[in-house]
Amino acid sequence: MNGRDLVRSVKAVSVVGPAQGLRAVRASWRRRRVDAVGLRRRGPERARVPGAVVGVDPEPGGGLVRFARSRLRITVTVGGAVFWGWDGAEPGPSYALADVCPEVDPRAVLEPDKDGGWRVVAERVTIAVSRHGAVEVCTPGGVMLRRDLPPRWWEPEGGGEARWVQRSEVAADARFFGLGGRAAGPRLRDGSYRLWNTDPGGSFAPGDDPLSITMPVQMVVADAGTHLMFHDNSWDGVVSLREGTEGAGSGHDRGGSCEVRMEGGPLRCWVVVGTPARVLHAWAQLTGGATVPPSWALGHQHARWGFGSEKEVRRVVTGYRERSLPLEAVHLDIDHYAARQVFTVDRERFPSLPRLATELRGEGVRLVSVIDPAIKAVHGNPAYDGGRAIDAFVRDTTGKAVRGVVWPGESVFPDFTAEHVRKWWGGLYEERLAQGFSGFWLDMNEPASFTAFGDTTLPRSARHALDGRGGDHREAHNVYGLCMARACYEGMRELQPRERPFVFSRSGWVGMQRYGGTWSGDVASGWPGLRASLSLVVGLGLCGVPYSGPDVGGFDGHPSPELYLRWFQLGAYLPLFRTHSALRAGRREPWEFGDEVLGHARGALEERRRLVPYFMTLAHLARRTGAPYVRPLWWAAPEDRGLRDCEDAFLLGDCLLVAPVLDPGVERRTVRLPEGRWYDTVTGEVFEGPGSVTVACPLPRIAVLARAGAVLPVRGEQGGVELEVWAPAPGRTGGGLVVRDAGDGWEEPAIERYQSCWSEGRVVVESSGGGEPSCPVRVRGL
Ligand code: NBV
Repeated sequence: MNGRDLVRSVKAVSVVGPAQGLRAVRASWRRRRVDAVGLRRRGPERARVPGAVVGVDPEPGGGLVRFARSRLRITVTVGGAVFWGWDGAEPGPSYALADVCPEVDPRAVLEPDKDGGWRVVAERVTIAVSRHGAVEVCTPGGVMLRRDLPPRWWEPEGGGEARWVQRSEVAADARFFGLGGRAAGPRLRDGSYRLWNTDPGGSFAPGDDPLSITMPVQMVVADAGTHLMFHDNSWDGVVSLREGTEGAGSGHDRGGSCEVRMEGGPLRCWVVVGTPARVLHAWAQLTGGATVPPSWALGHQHARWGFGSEKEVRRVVTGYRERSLPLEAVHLDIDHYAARQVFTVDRERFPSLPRLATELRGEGVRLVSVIDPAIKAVHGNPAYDGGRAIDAFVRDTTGKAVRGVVWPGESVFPDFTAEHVRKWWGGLYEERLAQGFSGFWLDMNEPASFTAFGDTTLPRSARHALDGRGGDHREAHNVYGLCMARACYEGMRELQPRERPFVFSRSGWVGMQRYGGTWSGDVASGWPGLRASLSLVVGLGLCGVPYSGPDVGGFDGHPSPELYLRWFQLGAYLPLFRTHSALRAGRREPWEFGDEVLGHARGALEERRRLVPYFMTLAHLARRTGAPYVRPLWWAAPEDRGLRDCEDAFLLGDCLLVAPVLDPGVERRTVRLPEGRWYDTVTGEVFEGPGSVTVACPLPRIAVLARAGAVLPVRGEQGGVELEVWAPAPGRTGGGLVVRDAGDGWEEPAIERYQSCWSEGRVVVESSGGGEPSCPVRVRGL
């Protein structure tokens, strides 16, 4: 047991209690034994590199380059994404891709390059392969964005999975983002980032890594261009990043570097080059559009681990109502389960959930249920008996169901990588719907299993179906949460075909946006936790998962009123706006922090409600274009190095720039502005970008700036949609998109386009087809 394990086991015992703690110790030994039997020892290994080119086979969209000891297939697809795979790796099967056979772009051809190398020239990118297997990604103008050195494999002599490493070089000015949800971002500084979804246990702060969603997806932004690199491999691995340094014109630049080291699985990747917007568009085409939440899930939601009774739920909802605070949903945690068993209800403390749900629904409040994957291994538990009957649970190499310890005690784990298991699990939601729940919050699906030492998850040798291919947990681990989210999403689509499922999942992997969103997990209540919350949302958005948000106030502990308020104010501008806290943590209701905080929290809540039509528009645009709601400031100007380094502000769609307060005692702060004119949305003060400006952020509000010319939909006082228009700078024009949504359902709304301009001393707004907008218009910034 190492130091980290020891800290974790002490933490685990303090969180789960002594009885569970003891079980966890036993489970750790059991886990170790299972792997001792089930995992082959690696033994001596042989290293291999591709060697020299021996020939090529052109194919539509690229071709095959044959080396002495490997072969490389390069294929350009119509969306602009380029695939390459070594050693015979193909795009499919893949858990990441929406469609494993994206259409090939026949215009791209393999042709000889200098020095005996080969290249594939596509519309937006050129891929050059050297004689020894280095792969360069260049812009159409020939500027290199990335150079992958020839990869290296280590193959066990007795056969088995080859480990591999891929080193790459990038420009000295390049910055790395992404890799899933990272607390210490969004700019990923020098360090090693593990690719293994992990429940941090207790709570986490910026120093904790990895967390519940890791992804081998790098977004790399440099002067010469932006590219996204995805290594389609779900195995355990480590990405080591080193930013370059510039010699201030002395010619002594040191380029940046990246090393991806994987414990097994294919060496295959996808690269997309272009502006950030184009890159994410192609990424969404490749990995699937994000679900559009029902409109209620874009409003404020309140959760707590430990409401403990229907009475308490009513008390909280009444508290919101009596103070006229907007509330759209209440989330019930594991304390509403009977003995913490999923798909059950504690009838003593929640005697009539359906009645409660109907009552709350009458007040416009939905109920959301937490769902844990672990099932108590006891006969008589319907989920256990039902799962056994269809052979649903993960087994070890001897054929025994793998047992772990989670909230209900000794538990087994559905194998969501099997289609029949997903189908069965999806059907279990019938019980949840009968209880009156409208949405689902998937927890503990890294999957987490309490251990006193070693990994807090299933044995690495545990067997999984992997949708017919068969494999072990080393490959299935990172896609477990993704497949669980899929089971829930597909189940809901069957059970309630007319409604858009609302699913958000703690763990997941590339492509999880096809099934829902996520949240930050157990972020620690402190100023560093507040900063980490923003990092996670921005980083995940750049990996294609646009809907997420933190536990406002932090998961554990008691935030100070100031911290709570600043968190609340940030949360109001993030896609998932949810207050939540742990069992023994302090309350998170806005009125628990004094009248002053309540007044300012009300302001944030009302502003969020006013912005729901804008959030809805952003949700639709995210699905269609891949652009996340929350974007880093460099989104529209990636060549601006100052913006690339700015981590404490973000763009909310095209129209707003949000500069939250992330430190105590701050009432004014600097913001690095992208080009153009910006208005303080409260005072109307005008700022000109690019450059740094000082903005006011007194306790009642954080700074939110609107782009001159912006047209955005907001909720008018009577509840209908209004257009808010910010006066364009003199002589300039502006505009915006609006997607009006029925609130739920599958009808495809049209995208309305509006333009704003000055005409005869007035700001005029027209819809793109010409003519006046069909809803009220309010011009601001005059
Ligand atoms: O279900 C209890 C909690 C939940 O409140 C939280 O949001 C999850 O991230 N859950 C983790 C399990 C316990 C964590 C200590």
